Amino acid sequence: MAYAYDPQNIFARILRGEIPNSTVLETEHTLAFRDIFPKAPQHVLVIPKGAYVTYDHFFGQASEAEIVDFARTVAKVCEMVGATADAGAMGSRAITNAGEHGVQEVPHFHLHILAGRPLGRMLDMAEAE
Ligand code: DGP
Repeated sequence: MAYAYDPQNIFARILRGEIPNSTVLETEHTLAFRDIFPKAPQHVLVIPKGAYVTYDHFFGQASEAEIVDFARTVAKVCEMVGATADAGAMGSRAITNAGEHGVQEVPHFHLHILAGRPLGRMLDMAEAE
C-alpha cells in the first residue's frame, strides 16, 4: 500500500521542534503530548516519530521496535494520566481517526487517549454527518 506523507503536517512540525507542545512522555520512537483542544479532562495524543499517515500504515509498515515502543508508551501514558481500567479505576477511550470517513484532521498517525469523565457510547449511526 502506498501512503503519501505530508512532511508539513502539524505533528511533523511538532516533532521537528518548530511548534511547542505539552509533552507527557517522550521515548526513542514515540511522543505523547496534550491535545490543544481537549475533549476530556485528560486528552493525550500518542504519535510515532516516524512518518506514518494512519494506524493501518503504522501497524502495517513500522518496525517491531517502533510498534513495541508505541504500545508500551500508550500503557505508560494511561498510568500517568489515570486512564487505566484496572480494578477501582474509571477507564478511558483510545481513538484513532483515519482518512476522510474517519474525519482525520492531522495526517500523521495519532492515538487519542481520553479520560476523566464518562465518555458516552462510542458511535451512533444517527450522528453521522
Ligand atoms: P484528528 O481529527 O484525529 O486528526 O485529531 C487531531 C487533533 O489534533 C485534534 O484533537 C486537535 C489536535 N491538534 C491540532 N493541532 C494541534 C497542535 O498544534 N497542537 C496540539 N497539541 N494538538 C493539536
